[in-house]
Amino acid sequence: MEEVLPHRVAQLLRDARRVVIFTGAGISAESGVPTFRDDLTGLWARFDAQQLATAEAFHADPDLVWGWYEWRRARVRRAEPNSGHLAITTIESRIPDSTVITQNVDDLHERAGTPATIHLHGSLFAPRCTAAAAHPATFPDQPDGEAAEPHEGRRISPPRCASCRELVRPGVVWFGEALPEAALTAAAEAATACDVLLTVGTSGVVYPAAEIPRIAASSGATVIQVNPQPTPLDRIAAINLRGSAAQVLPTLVAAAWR
Ligand code: BV8
Repeated sequence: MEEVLPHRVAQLLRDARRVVIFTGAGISAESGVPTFRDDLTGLWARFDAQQLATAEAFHADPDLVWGWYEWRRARVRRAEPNSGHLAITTIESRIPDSTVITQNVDDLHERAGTPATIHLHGSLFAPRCTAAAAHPATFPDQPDGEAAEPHEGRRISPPRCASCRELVRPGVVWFGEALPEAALTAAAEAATACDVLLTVGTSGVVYPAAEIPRIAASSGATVIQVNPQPTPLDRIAAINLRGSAAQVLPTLVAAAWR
């Protein structure tokens, strides 16, 4: 790492005019938020995330799926942004034309200081009515707060929509569902226009999000991957930095702007 990082990558970042930072679950791993690869635990141990993150699973057992998302929301609320999230805000301060695009449904980028994060797969904090996305929905107050949340999770009945009494659902994009058009368009435009794209902590297998680094590469940008493991993005990345987000990103920023 040392021999590659200080010179070429730091120079690339210093000279960049437009940067995209594309993140996945790996950037939140060191904040204690499990990745999608990690086996599910507790009540959900017998499922895989891709099964549960579907409209079918929600309609088949709304209490199980709503309970899963409330368990994940409680975990994220207990988590703090890590030095990887924070290093990204430094890049943004140094390169004004920076765009942060995430597949994550947590709010750690925002809490680190990146309010304009583009969420391709929605958010744990934007519940909505299953019948009409336009109907506002809120989380019911938890009488005895999060502390009551059993570690292994529990079934929780989703609230009902105040306008039409239909079920409220998590404001995330489930497998088989379309991504929010505005977010996808903004992400594709930023990827087309950037000169450097940093892809951090993603396995790059979920589409159409995984197209974003490929759009950047085919538009002439230099793609730099930060991931402790090899991924299908190795092939399109000009530079693969094998390490964790919370280690590599601060080192990269320090090397670029001493
Ligand atoms: C759709 C929200 C159609 C919910 C999520 C083309 C080819 C093949 C399949 C498809 C295709 N096009 C569409 C599909 C189907 C499907 C898909 O891609 N399937 C895959 C699995 C093959 N796509 C869809 O269903 C999409 N919708 O196509 O709709 C349509 C179109 C128009 C109109 C109607 C319908 C919707 C996909 C979005 C699903 N929702 N999340 C929720 O969170 O509950 S996806 C979810 O999984 C995440 O958001 C994320 O995108 C993905 C997980 O990936 P990663 O974030 O990369 O995380 P992962 O755990 O996999 O990997 C972590 C990585 O981090 C690893 O590489 C690891 O090494 C690394 N790491 C670990 N620790 C660290 C680290 N890195 C750095 N530092 C560390 N410390």
